[in-house]
Order: sequence, then structure tokens, then C-alpha cells
Amino acid sequence: MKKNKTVYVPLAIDILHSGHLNIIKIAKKYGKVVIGLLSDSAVAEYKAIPSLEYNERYKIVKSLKDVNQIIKQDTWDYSYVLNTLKPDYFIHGDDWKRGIQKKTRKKVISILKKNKGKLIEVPYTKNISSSSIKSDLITHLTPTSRISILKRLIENKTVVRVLESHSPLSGLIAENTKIEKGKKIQQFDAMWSSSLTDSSVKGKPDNQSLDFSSRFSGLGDILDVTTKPLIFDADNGGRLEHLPFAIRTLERLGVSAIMIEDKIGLKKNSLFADQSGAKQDSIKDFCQKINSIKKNRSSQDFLIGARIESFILGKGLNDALNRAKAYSKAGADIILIHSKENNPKEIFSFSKIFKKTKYYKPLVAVPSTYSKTTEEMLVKNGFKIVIYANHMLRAAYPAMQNAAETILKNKRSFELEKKISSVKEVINLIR
Ligand code: SPV
Ligand code: MG
Repeated sequence: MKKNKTVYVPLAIDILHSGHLNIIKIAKKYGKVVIGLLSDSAVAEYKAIPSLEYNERYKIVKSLKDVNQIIKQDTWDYSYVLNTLKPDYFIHGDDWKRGIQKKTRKKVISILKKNKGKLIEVPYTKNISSSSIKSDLITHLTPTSRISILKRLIENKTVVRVLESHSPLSGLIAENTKIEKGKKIQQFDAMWSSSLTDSSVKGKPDNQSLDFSSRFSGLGDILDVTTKPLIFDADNGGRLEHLPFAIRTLERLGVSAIMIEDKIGLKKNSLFADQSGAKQDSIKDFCQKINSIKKNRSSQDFLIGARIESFILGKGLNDALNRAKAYSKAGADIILIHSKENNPKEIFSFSKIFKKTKYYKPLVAVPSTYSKTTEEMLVKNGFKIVIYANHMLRAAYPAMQNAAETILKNKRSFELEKKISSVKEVINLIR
């Protein structure tokens, strides 16, 4: 080790593996090793949130004998640290020459040049990365470790993006679909178990005729093959006396949040134009349900979602705000303000006021009818969680319908072949 030289090594170190040790060993040869340990939110902006929280990762890295110092790297932009620490060497895996980090690399090279620092690129250790270890870990993910992920995502991400999953296969789409946009990888953070699509898949209306037991067994199948957190749409939560049992099952399965809506009587889907006969619960009774969940959950990380139906039932802004305040006080962790308008005006009028109150809790939007509204606009207006509540089913249904009609029309399947997955693709769909 050259005593008077400093080597900066930015790393996420979600799961410490030999690839990291290799980089640190090389770094040590050049001088004093300073690790730029990426914060949870920095990692979460680009890929899945680390399994271990920053403080845990900090302790692990600190115990490594070749590490001299750790600096918290709150962003993937290294300019600040490069200009203040002025390291003699900057070490990075050579995998950043391609893909989303290409631009960051260019910037690092130019700052290093200015400060007379040198870039050392270490060949990427093949077949080992935190992401690949993580995907193998799916079989080891315990329900308790999954429960907490949603809370951490809410704390660390600008927007938590949730996709409806009505089957293990649609759950796998939420799990694996990624696109690269700008410098970031865009993906879904969590799944929504929708009463509407669960009921539709079973050929039943969305009026609670599909009972919790059947829905829970479907949930188990989804959670068996995925790792992302799931929010359960529990309609109005059912009877107060039965709630503790539902909560126990949901936690045991590894569900991260329950969403209950403040409607009573025969349930009607909120997107129906005709809401006659649908009644809103009293604030007092609904708060009792929130209280019961609060009392009966075993993990504080299992979140309580309160869904306000005031706009759906034509009750207006003041009613919605009163309820939000009461539900928040009773212990709701997240608040869904629902709307079936084709624009976000009413939910934005709500968020504008609610976000300034001391009762503020992370807000959830379900932009099914106001689908022109972008995530960016929702975030700007105080929303944190965006649920695409029914889109996997709505995509699958017309595709299946069209396949059936095409076969009927042609009395063979040949005309359909180009429009559907090949058998080979289906066989290879599942690892
Ligand atoms: C669901 O997806 O079942 C919901 C949302 O509860 S909505 O259909 O808009 O009521
Ligand atoms: Mg529902």
C-alpha cells in the first residue's frame, strides 16, 4: 500500500461477495481505501432496494480489514466527492463502460483529469453480482423480510410504482419487467392484489362474493414465485370481528400492506357510475377497523392503508379531508384518495391541503380513469404510491378473446401464430 495515496471505490454492497473483495484487494495495492457506500435511496433510484439497510451494510464494510474509511454516497453523481476528497485513484468495475452508467463514467474521467487522479477499471467478476445472488435468493425470502420492503421503498423512493397481479404469471411480469430510460432502469416496485381482477378471473362480480379464503390461497401462489412486496385490496376489511384473523394470514403470507375502504353494505366497485345503494362507513366505525389492525399486526412494518371514498360517493373535499385526518390519527400508515373523474383535479385539491397538515401520511393514487396523469404530476402534487390497479387483466382479456375469435373464423390456429407467444417461448418462460 502506498501510504500517502487515496483510492476511492464506490460500491452498493447489497450482498457482500467475492467480486467486491477482489476490487477492495486491488484498491489496497494503490493506497488508503475509501469506500463510497451508496445510500438506500441512491440504489433504489436505479435498481431494487438493497436487502440490507444502509446501517447494516455500513457495519459489514467497516469490519473489512482493507477498508480505511467509508463515505456515504447519496447520489450516483461522484462529482462532489471527487472534487472534495480529490482521490489519487478511482476504482470501478469495467461493466460501467456499457449501459446506464456510461455518462457517469465520462464525467468521472473528466474530473479525475482535472485533479490529476487516475481511473482504474477492474474486469467485472463473471457470474457473480448482488443482483444474480438476489434472484437466487427468491427461494429463501422469508415472509418477514418481504413485509418490510414496502415501508423502506416508501421511505427511499420518489415514487413507488405498483402493478396489479391477479396470478403468479402476472406477478412475474411485475417482478421481471424492466426498461432502460435515460440513466435509470424503470421497473415496478410492488404488486396490487385487486378485488376487481381477482373476482373477474374467477368469473365473479366485484361484490365480495369471492371470499377472503379463496383470495388468500391465490396470494400464496403469487408470493411463492416473486420477491416484490404486495398490497392487498381488502374491500372494506370485512367484519370487525374477523379482521384479526385476516391480518394474521396476510402477515404469515408475507403481504406488506392491507388497504381497506370506508364503504359498507353490499359492495359495489368504485368505478361503476351508479353508486346508488353504496354507503360510506361512519368515521368512528372505520377508525375502529384501523385500530383493530394496529392492535393485531405483529410487525410494525405491515402497513395499514385507509382508502377514502368521499369523491366516489359525491361527498366532496371537506368530507375527504375530515376523514383523512381521523384515519391518520387512528393509525393509518398510507392514505388512498380515490376518484373516478377523468382528470386529477379533485385528488389534487385534496393533496394540496392534506400534505400541509400535521396528519399527512404518504398518499396513494389509482389513476384508472384519469390515466393521462403522469407519475411525475402525481409526485409533484404530493403522491408517493401509484397503483395501476387492473391493467394486467385488461391487457390479457382482449388478447385471449381475439385468439378465440381468430380460431373460430379460420377454423385453424395458423392465422394466430404470429400474434401469440410460441410454444418454445412459453416453455422457456419459467426458469
Ligand atoms: C380494485 O382494483 O379492485 C380496486 C380499485 O378496488 S377500483 O377498481 O378502482 O375500485
Ligand atoms: Mg377493489
